[in-house]
Amino acid sequence: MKKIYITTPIYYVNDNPHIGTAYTTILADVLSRFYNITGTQSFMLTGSDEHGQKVQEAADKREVSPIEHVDEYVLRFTELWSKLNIKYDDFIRTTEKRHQDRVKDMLNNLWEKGEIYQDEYEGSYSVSEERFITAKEIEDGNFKQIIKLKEKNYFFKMSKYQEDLIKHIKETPDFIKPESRKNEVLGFLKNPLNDLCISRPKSRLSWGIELPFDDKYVTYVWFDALLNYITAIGWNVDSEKFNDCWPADYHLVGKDIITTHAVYWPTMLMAAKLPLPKTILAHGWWLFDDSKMSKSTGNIIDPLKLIDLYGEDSLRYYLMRDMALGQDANYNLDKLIKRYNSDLANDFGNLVNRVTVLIKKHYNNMVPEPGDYNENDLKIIAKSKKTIQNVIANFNNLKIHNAIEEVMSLFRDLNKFLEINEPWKLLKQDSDSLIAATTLYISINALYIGTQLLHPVMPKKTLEISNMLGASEINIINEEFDILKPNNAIGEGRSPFPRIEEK
Ligand code: ME8
Repeated sequence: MKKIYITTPIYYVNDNPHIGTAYTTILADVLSRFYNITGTQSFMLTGSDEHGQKVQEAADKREVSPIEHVDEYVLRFTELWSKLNIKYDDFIRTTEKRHQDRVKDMLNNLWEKGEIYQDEYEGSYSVSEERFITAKEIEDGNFKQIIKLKEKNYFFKMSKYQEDLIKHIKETPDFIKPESRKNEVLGFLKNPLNDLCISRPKSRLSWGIELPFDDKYVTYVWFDALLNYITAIGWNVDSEKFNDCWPADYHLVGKDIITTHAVYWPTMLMAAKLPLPKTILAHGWWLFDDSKMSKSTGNIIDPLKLIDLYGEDSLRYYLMRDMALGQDANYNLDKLIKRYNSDLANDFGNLVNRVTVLIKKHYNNMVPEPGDYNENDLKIIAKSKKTIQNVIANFNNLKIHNAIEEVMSLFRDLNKFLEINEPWKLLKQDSDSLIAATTLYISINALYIGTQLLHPVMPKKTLEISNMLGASEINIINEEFDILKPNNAIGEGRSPFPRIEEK
């Protein structure tokens, strides 16, 4: 059965991962988990981009061989993913044989079909970007270390697909998201597309996959890297696995790499006669003091420190809540702490405490039996059901920050509902108060719904809270309200989100 196939970029292992890299990976994990709790199987892929000049330079700097360097650095990524509770289905390294062999298959395939040719090319080459650049790109001034280079190389006939690509982008509204990025790509395609230089002579760079038809060259790192999306799922060797995943539903990328994904990659697939991915989603940047957080600027935030201080779910929550997909966002520790205290400690945590403490104290740890519902009760039940619909709709539209806000709004309403009914007061006067029992029955069930809906964002905390509410697992979401039945035993647990002191 076709699975929802979600990918992240494969990151260069030339340096440590940071908040930006963590963001895309968390986003992929959140989407993948969302599909799982709504009953759809997903396949999430991430990995590491281990060839090319950037990695070679990082290894040279440390005076180790490239393979020693990548073997060591890849662990920094997998360890972080494990600390962030990322549940990927596969992790691909471009130095693995399964990847290298398939890249060679693809090169042979395109070479035999006449999609690749050799030519001598003289032009401007950006050393930092590792590719030939156009006069227009020089004019735009975004590239560093530009040199003149005359070299015999192999070229992929990318220009041949320009018109087909433009047509596809215009006819397929979901192909590039958001709209602003789509317009940027269409703007780029207004200029004639060059063929893509896909080789590097070994005399200049040896760290790469050797061309199967010319051993004096290695493959251009982007041509190698983009293919990870199909080599990892068994292209050319395991057609069942491949067909279960391909075409990809979401290629998640940062806006920095939209051209490689929305121009190079689809034209490569067209030449190989493979279907194109359904959606390339380019998110914005995490900025620090208004400039892009990046390895080269050095203004990076280390996620490990934040995880140690505040826990992985608080970080996942902040990153998902504070970036509207597609726009840039400024990272700020004070904002992270404020967000945690107001949403998690105050609204969510307080609600969990109120409900569980009262049920423990007055109902011997069991969900109380409700009486008849009044108008307010019905209103909050309706809101809970509507929240499920709205959250699913927001996830489907990739508005994760809005999905989270929907759940928080339910929690705030539930806190108000408790404050109006004051079950703590009623129970002091009459331990059999039907209003108190009904209020708590409704509250625990609505709270459980909200907890489940936040599971993709905070997998560990929501499972802990579900256990506190007496559910042993996260169920597949449906619109049923009464999941925690009367006399269901609630579990143990402490305040899930203790307040963090603000400076
Ligand atoms: O480009 N804000 O790898 P890379 C948000 N190997 N996201 C950010 C970010 C920021 N400040 N900084 C990085 C490569 N990212 C290639 C990809 S794919 C076939 C090859 C995230 O290590 C974002 O997803 O430079 C961005 O596109 C990616 O990391 C770049 O990672």
